[in-house]
Amino acid sequence: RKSYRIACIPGDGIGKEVIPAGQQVLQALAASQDGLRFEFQSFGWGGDWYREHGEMMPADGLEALRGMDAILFGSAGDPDIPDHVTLWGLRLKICQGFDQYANVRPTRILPGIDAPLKRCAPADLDWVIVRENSEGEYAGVGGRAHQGHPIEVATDVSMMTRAGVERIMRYAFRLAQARPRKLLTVVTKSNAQRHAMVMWDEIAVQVSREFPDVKWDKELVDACTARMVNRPASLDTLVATNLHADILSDLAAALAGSLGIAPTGNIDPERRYPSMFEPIHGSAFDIMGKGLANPVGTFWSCVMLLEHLGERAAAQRLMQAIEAVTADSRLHTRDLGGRAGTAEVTAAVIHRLHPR
Ligand code: NAD
Ligand code: K
Ligand code: MN
Repeated sequence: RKSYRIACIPGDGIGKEVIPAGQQVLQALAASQDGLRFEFQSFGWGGDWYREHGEMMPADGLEALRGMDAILFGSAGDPDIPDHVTLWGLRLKICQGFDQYANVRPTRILPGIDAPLKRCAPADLDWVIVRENSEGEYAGVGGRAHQGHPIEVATDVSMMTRAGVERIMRYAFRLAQARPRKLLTVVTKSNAQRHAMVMWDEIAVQVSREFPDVKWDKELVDACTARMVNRPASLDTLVATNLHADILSDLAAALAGSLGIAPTGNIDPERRYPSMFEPIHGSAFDIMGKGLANPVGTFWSCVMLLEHLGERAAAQRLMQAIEAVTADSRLHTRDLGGRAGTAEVTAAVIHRLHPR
């Protein structure tokens, strides 16, 4: 009887509200299914840890996570600490430390959700954005010189490697191939970024030859935003750089109803290290500590976590419970125009998993 070891890192802001909710839901799932067990270990890293220790997580933090089957993450971001300190000190440290190079971001309009596009039926918007998660604009290459002086220079170099682009491109083609429409859009900006993005385009052509059954096209990132709004059904799987996909996926989440719903997995496809699952949203300073956060993004991330562990039946059961809850507008949180709180939505999902 297998017991999965899950690390929980709530982090900051509403992460502290949605991650315990996710843990309760996974616990309820295990209680209602023979042979499924979780051992949770929580880590109190983030802004509070920083105030006490001067760093977002301990130096040997990755060692503590290494033996885990998966990581459930909330958010890094504290109103009193610069965002680049919190992001680089926790989330990026784990993503890059464990080479979780594929960031997978599914978006669908769930039942009962009033999405903002008037001419878009729910079936028209069913996307997976694959975000390069290890280099590009977030490679950490750059610096500042002559700080504060008129001659100051500051750079963030978008660094891409052939190996890094090949592996994410291959991952995206494989994912597109596994989906019914076998359709991939390679997002680019090679008109302006004439070195790294031109290599990106060349590698797309090269990798596409390994996947003759995948239909694919290329779209400039700016045009892609308009296409997401105007022709959502023309898209299925997308692959984009670290920054481009970061931006496109917040747009995708909003088009599907709310940032509070969207899930993601930071995946090491080679399974050398634990992968990390999190809602795509951040700390949400405006609503933190009030019990108003939508936990659906975290629950859907738990579905991705279960799929990654190979627990397909449990994943399906949880997704059905989530959809039954979103279908009921009385169980919508404020971001969806409703009045329910985090606790109510969580209880409703648990009730559907384990009616007692
Ligand atoms: P955000 O996602 O925290 O919030 C944007 C807006 O969406 C806010 O109005 C917020 O109330 C709303 N929102 C987000 N999630 C919600 C939910 N579950 N339920 C209801 N409403 C929700 O983005 P931001 O304001 O740009 O960033 C705040 C902080 O979070 C910053 O420090 C930022 O760096 C950090 N951040 C961290 C991550 C991460 O750890 N992966 C991701 C994004 C932002
Ligand atoms: K997050
Ligand atoms: Mn983001």
